Amino acid sequence: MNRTTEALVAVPTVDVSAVGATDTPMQQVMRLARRHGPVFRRRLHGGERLFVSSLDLVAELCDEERFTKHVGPALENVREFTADGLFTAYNDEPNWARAHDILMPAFALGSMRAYHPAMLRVARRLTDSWDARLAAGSPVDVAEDMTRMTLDTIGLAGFGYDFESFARAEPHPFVGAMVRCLDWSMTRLGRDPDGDFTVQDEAFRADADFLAGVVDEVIAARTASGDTRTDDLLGLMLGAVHPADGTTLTTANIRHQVITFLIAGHETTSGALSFALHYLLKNPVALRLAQQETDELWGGTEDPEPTFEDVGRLRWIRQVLLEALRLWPTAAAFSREAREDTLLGGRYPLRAGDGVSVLTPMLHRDPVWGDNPELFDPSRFDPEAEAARPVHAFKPFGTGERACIGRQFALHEATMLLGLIVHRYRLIDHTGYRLRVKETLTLKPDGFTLTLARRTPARRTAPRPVAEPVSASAA
Ligand code: FDE
Repeated sequence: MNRTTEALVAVPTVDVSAVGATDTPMQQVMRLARRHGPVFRRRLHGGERLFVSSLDLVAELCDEERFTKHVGPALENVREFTADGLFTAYNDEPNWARAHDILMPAFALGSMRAYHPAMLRVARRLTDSWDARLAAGSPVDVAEDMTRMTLDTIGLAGFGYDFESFARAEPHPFVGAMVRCLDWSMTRLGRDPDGDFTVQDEAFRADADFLAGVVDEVIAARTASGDTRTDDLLGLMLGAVHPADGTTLTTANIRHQVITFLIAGHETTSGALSFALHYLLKNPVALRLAQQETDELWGGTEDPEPTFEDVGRLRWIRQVLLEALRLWPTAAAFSREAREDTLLGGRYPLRAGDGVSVLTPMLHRDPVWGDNPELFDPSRFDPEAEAARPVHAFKPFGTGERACIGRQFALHEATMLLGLIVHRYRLIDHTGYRLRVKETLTLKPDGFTLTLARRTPARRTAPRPVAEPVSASAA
């Protein structure tokens, strides 16, 4: 059979312009993928986009020789407030490579060691706040507190700046402005071309200006302190020269990088932690194993002092996080483009530069994940299971050169916090919560609250020597 001639007919095209605006566009495309299969073209107000979610085709798109990152329409909108910051820079913008090379050392394993104390300090703020809730008998809003925790963490660890989110009744205004900016970027995609959006655009501009103002404050605080350290993100941005050509980042670019890191560094991690806690709540066996793992490390200690190495030993908890990111990758799509005209899968013609969206949540439900992809099962990330699976089956951090630079940062922070939480509390599902996923470009469980009870040392299993079975490999 001549495979190229069947090419165009093989791609179903779905016109969703008629469906109207949705506040859950990702879940809408997930439904389309379930209906039309792993390759389809979606038409929205005259624009067209190819969506791909099968392992074989995604693996091809991850081939860096043939494909590269595409800054698609959603990121084009985000560029309105992050410009050529790392996440939204075009591949060939000089500031991408410059900032990437300068900032890479801040994300090497050794740097995680330097961030560990700040991460622990902020994790404590969360458990202190949850202790107070518990004493008052009131529920905790999981996503909101996770967001407090992750914002304070990236602020302190990356920039030496304290957002003091737990001292505020309402989240720091940075969060509201950021969420509205992301939401604007998302809903702008589905706009009716005939509509008038002046009001929305003006509100967006005000929020974007507010974000820039906060960032200027973060930078000014450091400059005023006379602190010239270069062992955190801000220090590198302000002080480091490019290892090869000796250039530095410009003031305008530093602003965009700081906004980028404050956003990328907390929004997705907060969602991942919230989903993980949701799944632990609903899966008592996984929770039991998680508690056992922390008990083996910290025994009956009321207030454990996790070391950097301890976090590497929380293997099951890390698997819980990865499995939560499989089901709900909080940065739910990424885009690729062909470097040259090509056929994807030998049959779908692509022109150089045309964007293709990888639908990560559906890739993560590909048949390679077995018969029950909806089932939450952290043992999918047992080392043997991982070794047996094709590498491109799991892409919550994107791929290639433009993959997530903050991956280890996010996993270290999140694993430690989740460990401290399951060690300390029983989780009580006081509302019989049923998962609803909220979308503001990233994903979060909507309206998820818990009540808590303290675990008591008597419930805990005796500490075991830590060498086995939790021997630490690279964190
Ligand atoms: C990146 C990223 C990505 C890719 C995108 C594309 O491709 O377009 C993804 C998918 C991601 N990321 C995801 C995620 C998840 C989580 C949890 C995270 N993430 C986290 C984090 C943290 C931090 C700090 C970060 N993160 C950051 C970042 C950056 C900067 C970027 C860009 C890179 C380049 O160079 O491009 C990213 N991240 Fe992420």
